[in-house]
Amino acid sequence: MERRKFVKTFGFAAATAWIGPKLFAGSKGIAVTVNAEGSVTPEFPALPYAYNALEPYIDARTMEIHYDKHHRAYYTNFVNATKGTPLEGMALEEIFSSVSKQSDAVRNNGGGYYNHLVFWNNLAAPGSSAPSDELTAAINKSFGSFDKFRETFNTAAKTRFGSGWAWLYLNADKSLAIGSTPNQDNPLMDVSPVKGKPLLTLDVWEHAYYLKYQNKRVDYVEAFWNVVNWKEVNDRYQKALKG
Ligand code: MN3
Repeated sequence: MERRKFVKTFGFAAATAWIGPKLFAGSKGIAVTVNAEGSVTPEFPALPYAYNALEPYIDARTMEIHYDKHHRAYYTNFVNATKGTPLEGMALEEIFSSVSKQSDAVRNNGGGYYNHLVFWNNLAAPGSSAPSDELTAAINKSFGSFDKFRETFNTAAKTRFGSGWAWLYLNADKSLAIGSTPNQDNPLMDVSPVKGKPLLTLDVWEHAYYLKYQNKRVDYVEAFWNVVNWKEVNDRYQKALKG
């Protein structure tokens, strides 16, 4: 059964159970760690929650269009742009590291495919997780305080002109940093103004918030903090430290 119909028929709890064990086998970041960063065949995984799981902060209709139309288009266009080329089967991280040599189609759709995978996994039901002690300590060390960290991230998200993404990422020296990228670029790309391993991201394209927030990106950015999946950020942080 198609997932959307399933959700409509059986509701959120049943849908969660259905996509739970199988999809999450190994890691919640399965799509990113196995498929996007390391595997040979890009996949378009199911959302790790129902469309309405992030309400009231991100509405179900926005999630449905964002995932099923926008993200799916980036995925499809990326597969088509790489099919039959030396990039087919190459890990995204490797493609991104020399993306300046690739076509705009590869850069934009590869970025759009990857960035949304990170974003979906960065989100979770309101109040369902908290930063680990270790991540909190690292945040305090790099930004002075948790409030200052949030303020810096919010500024990056609010001041990104036009479409793009805000990022918390790990520098090569293992310190934390915040920045933003235009369009579908990300910190793994050689063309990016900020470079490192992505830990947390926020999509600030208008398609991510316009239905609910219209032009008020500031309100959307503030609401985002209610649905951050800190467990996923913690996991990405631990993995990035080792990598
Ligand atoms: Mn988007």
